[in-house]
Amino acid sequence: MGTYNMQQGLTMAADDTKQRRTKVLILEDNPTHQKLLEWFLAKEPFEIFLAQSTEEAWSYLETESPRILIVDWLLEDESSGLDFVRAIRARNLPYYTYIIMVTAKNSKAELVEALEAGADDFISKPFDSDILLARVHIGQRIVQLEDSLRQNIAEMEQLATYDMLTHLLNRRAATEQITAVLERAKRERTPVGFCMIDIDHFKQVNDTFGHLAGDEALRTVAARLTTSVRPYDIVGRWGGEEFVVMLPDTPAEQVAEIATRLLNAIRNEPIRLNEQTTINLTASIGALAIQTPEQSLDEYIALADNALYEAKSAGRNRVAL
Ligand code: GH3
Ligand code: MG
Ligand code: MG
Ligand code: MG
Ligand code: MG
Repeated sequence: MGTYNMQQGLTMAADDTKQRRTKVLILEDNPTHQKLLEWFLAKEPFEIFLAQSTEEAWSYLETESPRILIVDWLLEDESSGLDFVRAIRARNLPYYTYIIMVTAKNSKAELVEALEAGADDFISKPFDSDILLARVHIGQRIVQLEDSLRQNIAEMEQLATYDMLTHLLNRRAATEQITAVLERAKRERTPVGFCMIDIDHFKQVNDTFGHLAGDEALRTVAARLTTSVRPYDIVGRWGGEEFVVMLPDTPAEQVAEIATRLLNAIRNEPIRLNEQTTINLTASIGALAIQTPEQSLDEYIALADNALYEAKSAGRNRVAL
């Protein structure tokens, strides 16, 4: 059995490895048993929380999100450890809590009862520190699995929401957010603005400078659109060299002003394609100032498309409102 190094415990706490230490909550009403459990676990750098009552344990569960819980079966009354486990499983905590029940009980019926209540593991007292640690390690593997699944989901959500090239909202995510803004504007009867933006003669950029240079131009345009609007406006890549901008709570005069600002953001500064080359781009914008939203998003998109077509037909490099 290793010796608990108080100094090491303290330096670990000051270190940023603290973030990665598994949080273990011990709920045990007997102070001697509690100390013993803590001492067994002190062989490894866990972050340990000690509770003697279920109230104390709940407060740690809510504030610290311990990932592993070691819980005694017999607390203040015959069944409270088990009830506590059932209550945890009934609640929607932000993380899965891996639960090891420790108890002097050792019958088959009791083992089954604990597992069916929601415990992941069951250890009979008296137990060996190596066995306890090995079982806590099972919990750590489950915790790591959960963390890596969460990470994968977060990455998939990122990929499903943002366009890889420009990092703007992709068409699906932009549609979702724009729909939400439109629905709220309908309920609250507030004006909104909507712009469909298409870069002029963009095919020539690719044909002349290559696709990579074209990609770089699209990234720059996207960044300029984003910095030209307010944080709560929605900017998305609709496809190819087309972008959409939704302006919540925006009266008509402001829609015209912002659309012109977007136009200028693209055309007023040359765009750097690579070390050697900069070009000047223009865009055409179909803008809608929607005083009292009533129609569907599809209908507004069709109207914005028509306005965009007008801007193109009238000679490009302009806003049609
Ligand atoms: P117009 O003024 O009528 O809009 O002319 P245009 O050339 O911009 O329009 P067109 O629709 O003919 O061409 C759009 C071009 O945008 C063609 C396509 O290769 C290019 N494009 C679309 N997506 C990307 C992309 O992700 N990267 C690059 N480099 N080019 C793209
Ligand atoms: Mg007890
Ligand atoms: Mg186009
Ligand atoms: Mg175009
Ligand atoms: Mg076109």
